[in-house]
Amino acid sequence: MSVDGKVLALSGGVGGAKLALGLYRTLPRDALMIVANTGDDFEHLGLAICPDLDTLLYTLSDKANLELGWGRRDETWTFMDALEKLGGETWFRLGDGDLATHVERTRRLAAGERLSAIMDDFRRRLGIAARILPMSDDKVRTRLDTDRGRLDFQDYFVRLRCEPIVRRIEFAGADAARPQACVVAALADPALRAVVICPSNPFISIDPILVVPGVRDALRACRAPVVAVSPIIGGKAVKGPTAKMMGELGLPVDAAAVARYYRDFLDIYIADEADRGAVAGLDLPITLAPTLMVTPEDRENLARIVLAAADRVR
Ligand code: FO1
Repeated sequence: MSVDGKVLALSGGVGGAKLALGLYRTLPRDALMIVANTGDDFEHLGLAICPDLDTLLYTLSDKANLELGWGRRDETWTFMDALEKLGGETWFRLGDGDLATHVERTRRLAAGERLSAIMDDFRRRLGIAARILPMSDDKVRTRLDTDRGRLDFQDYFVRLRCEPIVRRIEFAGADAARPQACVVAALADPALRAVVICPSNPFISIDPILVVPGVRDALRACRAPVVAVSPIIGGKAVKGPTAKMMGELGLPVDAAAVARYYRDFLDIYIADEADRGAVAGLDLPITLAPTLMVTPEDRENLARIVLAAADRVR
C-alpha cells in the first residue's frame, strides 16, 4: 500500500477520536491510518474490551454516543439491567449494541484471529475507509501505582472514577509487544505526509503507543513532520484526568510541559491561543489555534490547521 499523501495519527480516548474524525473528514477517503492505544483494554465478564479502538470505530462511523464520549448512540441497556438482577458486575456499562462488538471480537480472538485483522474487518463493515489499528496485536495493559494500591486501568478510570492519587504508570507487556509492521513501514516511507499526535492524555493514551518497542525510534527517524496538538487548554485539561495526573506526576499542568514531554520526536506543536504565554519559550515551531472541539466543524477546522502546519515544514 502506497502511503503517498498518507497521514498517520496516534490516538487514544475521546479527545483523540475527535481530531481523528476531523482528519478523516478532511483527507482523501483512504489517506488516514490511525494507531489506537490498547493499554485501556481489559478482559471483563469474559469479554475482550477495547475502548479506544471502539471509540474510533463508532466515531468514524457516526455511531458514537457524543454525550458519554464512549459506546454507541441510541443505546439500550437490557443486558445491563438483566445482569444487575443476576448480581453481575455492572460498574462498567455495556450497551446492547456495544455488547455485539465485544462478543464478536472475543469469539474471533478465541478462534485465533489477530486483533488488527478483526478491527480491519469491523471498520470495513461499518463503511470506514480509514485504517484503525491497535498499536500492537500483543497484550499491553496500563497499570497505575496509586495510594489505593496497584490498579488496572479501568478500575482506576471507571470503577474508582480517577480518584486515587497516581504515583507511577506502567505498561505491562510492553517489552514483549511488537508494533504493527504497516505502521513502522509508514513511518519509514518518505512519501508519508505527516504524523499527528492527537490531543489525548500523554500518559495513558499516547505513552502506551510510544513504549511499544520500535515505535518511538521510528518516530524520531521519521522524515515526515510530527505534529502534536496540546491536550491542555488554558492550563486545564478538556476532559478526563490529564491535569490531575500531571500534578500527581510532578509535571506543571501547562501546554508547554506536554510539548517538552514529546520533544525527542516532535517537529511542530499546536497550542490553543489561551496558552500563548505558556508556550512562548518553547524551542520549536508553534501554531496557535482554537483547539477546543465542540462542533463537527471545529474538528475539521483543527484538522486543516494541523495539516497546513505540517505541510509548511515538509
Ligand atoms: N467509561 C466510563 O466512565 N464508564 C463506563 O461505564 C464506561 C463503559 C465503557 C464501555 C465500553 C467502552 O468502549 C468504553 C467505556 N468507557 C466507560 C470508557 C472507557 O473507560 C475508556 O477507557 C475511556 O474512554 C478512556 O479511554
